[in-house]
Amino acid sequence: MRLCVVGLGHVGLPLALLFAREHTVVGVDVDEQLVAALNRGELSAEEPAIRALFERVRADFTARTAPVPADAYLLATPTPLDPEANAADLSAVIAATESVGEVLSPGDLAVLVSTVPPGTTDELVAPLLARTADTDDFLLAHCPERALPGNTLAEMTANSRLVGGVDAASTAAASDLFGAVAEGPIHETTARLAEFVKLTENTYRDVNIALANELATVAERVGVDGHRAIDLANEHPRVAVHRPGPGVGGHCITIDPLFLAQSAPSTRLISTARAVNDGMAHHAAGLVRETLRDAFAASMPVDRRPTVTLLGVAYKGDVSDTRETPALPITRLLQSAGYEVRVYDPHVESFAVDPVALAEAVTDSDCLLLVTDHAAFHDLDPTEVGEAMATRTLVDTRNHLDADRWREAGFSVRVLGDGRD
Ligand code: SAJ
Repeated sequence: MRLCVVGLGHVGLPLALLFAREHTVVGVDVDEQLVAALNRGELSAEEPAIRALFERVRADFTARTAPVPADAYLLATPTPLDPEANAADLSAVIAATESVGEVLSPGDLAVLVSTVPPGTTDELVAPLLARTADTDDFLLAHCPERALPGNTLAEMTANSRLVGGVDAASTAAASDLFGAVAEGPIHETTARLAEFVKLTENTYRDVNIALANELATVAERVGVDGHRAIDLANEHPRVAVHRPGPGVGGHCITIDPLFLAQSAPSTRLISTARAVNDGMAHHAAGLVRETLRDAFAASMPVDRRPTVTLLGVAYKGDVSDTRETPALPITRLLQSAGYEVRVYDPHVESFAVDPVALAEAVTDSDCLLLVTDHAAFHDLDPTEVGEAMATRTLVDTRNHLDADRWREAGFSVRVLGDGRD
């Protein structure tokens, strides 16, 4: 079977490689440099498992800048948020659909993988495909991807899958197709329900994290350790509160809830959760301000611009992705409050403030602000880092470091969500 995967991003490329174990796959992307690099055998994916799979299936995978005739087409182009409309920007899905329509033959299967607002497959993709291909004789389904960045291939294979066709024959055909790569259960449903479920999952996570963030703010006010409180509450068999932090980043959880809300503008909880999570950047910057005010009041006045060193700018631990990272608004807030900002992130090469080596980042700095929970930060030596700094303060927005160890090294430590003195 020949398969054409349109959109070779964080989802499309690993999915194309998984299918290349079973079928001949043509990967399509508008990025000519990416296509040329893939055809030269170069792939810059961060996850070792994706690089290993690429080596394994190279003989059955080629990249192109436009679709070629195939038996089945997967559409995995990005769906960003249109900030003016506060709604999904479907232009790349439209372009992908039209490009597939131009080569589609009667009886072919098309599967929309991109995350979209409910109704998109039925109301936008189906008629557009029919118009471009000049036929109604095709199978069409939505099969959203739900793998966790950082563990993409394992989750793409093991997680349960939703396969929702525009009709029963489409559901059956898409279910057969994914059966070749899926080891988890396949749930057959409608396109509209599959769209809704995918958005529900990320909305659940965003709202739950917003609750954790509000609990953290209250815990700081009432003088308890919010992290311990959440651990203890989670001992209850029907409670599972997520973790507070500096805000929610990444390309999915920050956007997908708004694709649900756009369908019913009267809803309030979803947009409130977004606002709570976005507000955590202000909260983190406020903790830095308070910590430095206390530290400087206890010593001599400082007649220079205080320096804050961000530990981590990736949107979450152990990835290099900085899309929608809370580190960006935090950086801007600190800069506009007059601080010099430096960045240390062993995973990230470029950012609004370019990351530098650890020694350069901490020398004469006044505050460490941990934004990302990279595992490597556990290896930092508090004494060595403290000796290089001008003022020993640490604000940990993730409760990631061992606060006692840093206090023993002379640091004044604030942990977001911990209200104890
Ligand atoms: N975060 C918290 N507290 C938590 C958990 C996460 O503040 O308790 C923050 C993270 O630091 C990060 C953000 O939330 O900034 C999102 O991280 P994440 O690991 O929760 O999710 P993503 O965006 O990397 O991946 C999500 C996943 N969705 C769910 O777990 C429901 C993944 O399975 C989806 O495939 C992916 O979105 C997607 O593509 O939609």
